[in-house]
Amino acid sequence: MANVEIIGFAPSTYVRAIRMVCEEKAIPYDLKPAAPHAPEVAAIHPFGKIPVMRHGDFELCESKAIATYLDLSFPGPKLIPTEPRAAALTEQWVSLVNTRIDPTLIRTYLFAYVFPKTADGAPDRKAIDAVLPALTEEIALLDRAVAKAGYLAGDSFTFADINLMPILYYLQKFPESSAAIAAAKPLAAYYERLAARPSFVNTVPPPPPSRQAQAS
Ligand SMILES: N[C@@H](CCC(=O)N[C@@H](CS)C(=O)NCC(=O)O)C(=O)O
Repeated sequence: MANVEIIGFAPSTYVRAIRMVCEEKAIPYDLKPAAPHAPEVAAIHPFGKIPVMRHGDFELCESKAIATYLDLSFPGPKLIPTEPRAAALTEQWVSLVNTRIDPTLIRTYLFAYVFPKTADGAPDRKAIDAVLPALTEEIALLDRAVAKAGYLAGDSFTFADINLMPILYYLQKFPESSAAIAAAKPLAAYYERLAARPSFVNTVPPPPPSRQAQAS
């Protein structure tokens, strides 16, 4: 069968998570760069979100569904446990991160730096300051979670960790979030340890285009 196609662009945290699944399980895949709402994305995702996936004649959207399909279809390490409690904890942490932590830390905090809605394109200080209490609370929550056994869902590496790592990668790059992670010792150690995995190293996104390049 043809290689798995991951459709979406590399800077997306959700696209990276699916690429990490492929890397962890040594699944041959082709990354087909596409922006949200591009025709090839909108043909598969009803709301135009990335990533979407094609494998032969099978098309799928939503990162957790794609991860489940890949984990069940290919050999290699299990990334979504089958033991009921570990499976449920993995699901729980993917849900907590995708429904609350990603909206706070990526869509609100990070986007206020990289896609500010300010007139001059400067970071949106008001939005950043407003989200800092939630940022602090959520970093503390993640810190307590990984302090227990070194992973988000129990004592082994799962898709819950894969789903979080691309978010932490971006948070290391901005002042308030990197300071909060540095002060959260178990979370900082968790990030360092997991960031050394080849699946993470091999999927580092390219730096965003500079403002000058964007303008030209
Ligand atoms: N629930 C989706 C979320 C994916 C998502 O939000 N992707 C972002 C890029 S990181 C996107 O496509 N945003 C465009 C939009 O929401 O319109 C999943 O898990 O795949």
